[in-house]
Formats: sequence, structure tokens, C-alpha cells
Amino acid sequence: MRFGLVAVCGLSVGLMVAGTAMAAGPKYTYPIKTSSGADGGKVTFTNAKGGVKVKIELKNIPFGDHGVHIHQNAVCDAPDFKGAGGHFNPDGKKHGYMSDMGHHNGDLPKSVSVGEDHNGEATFVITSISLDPAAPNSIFANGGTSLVVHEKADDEKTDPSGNSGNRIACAVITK
Ligand SMILES: [Cu+2]
Ligand SMILES: [Zn+2]
Repeated sequence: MRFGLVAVCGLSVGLMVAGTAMAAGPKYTYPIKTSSGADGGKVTFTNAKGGVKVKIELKNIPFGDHGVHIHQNAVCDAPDFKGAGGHFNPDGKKHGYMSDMGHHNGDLPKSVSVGEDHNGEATFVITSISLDPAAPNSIFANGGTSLVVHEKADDEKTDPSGNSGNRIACAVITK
């Protein structure tokens, strides 16, 4: 009995080590800039079980909820960030997690809430993107993509952008 217990403990330590090694995989962090060129925070992508973990940390963004998406071009041309193009959508879907024909690969399931201190943070694991540069839904495909923060909340159903209004901050995502 005693020997059996020791063996089980040894196995669980082995699994923990394997888990730690997986979590330490590639990590990609990009600075977010506001329309006026101020520090808007950062976004970090890592592989997670069943998808990609997207951690968004916002700074200097107005109080309230903001739609955030991955857009198709690796361009952040302040102040309107129009050059970022539409939502990253290699699968040819419609906008929003609440759309029957959704969602775009670059959509996030919820808006990001920013407090009165102008900071906000949210983490999502999404299955519609990849960090593998060879995958068709890779955020690094075709020269990269961008993360765009909008002035208003995303209703998660109105095509093409969830009625989230103007673009107010942006990060270029390249490998
Ligand atoms: Cu957007
Ligand atoms: Zn979308």
C-alpha cells in the first residue's frame, strides 16, 4: 500500500512538470497605441488548451465597455485606424458570437470593460485563431493582423462590427 501511494505521487509531479512546460510555450506581446499616440496598454497571445489565449490589458482608454477585435491587416494608421481593414475572417462568416452565421475568426466573445481609472483587462480563450504561421486562420498569415479597440461596446450580432463605432486604439500583430 505504501509503495502504491508513493508511485501515485510521483506520477502527479510528472504531470505538473509537463503542464508547466506546455504553458511556457511561445508568447507574443504587442503594444497598443491610442489615436493620439498614447500608450493604450498591450495584448498577449499564448497557446492554451483547445485554442489561443488572448490577454488584453488596456490603459488610457475612456470609461465603459469597448468592442475589441482582431482585424485583417497588420496596419495601425492613427487616428482612424481604417487601414486595419475589416475583421479577420478567413472562414467567411458574419460578425458576432450571437449571430447564427457567426462569428468572424477575429471576434471576441465579449467587450472589454474599462474602469474610471481608464484601465481594463480581460482574457479570452478563442478557438477560431491559431499561432501556427502555416495555419489558414493564423494571426500571422499574410503579413499579420491587428488588434483594434472601438469606442463603444460590441453587440455581438450586428454585421460587420457589432455597432462598436469608431476605432480608438490599435496594435500591430506580426510574427
Ligand atoms: Cu474591430
Ligand atoms: Zn467581427
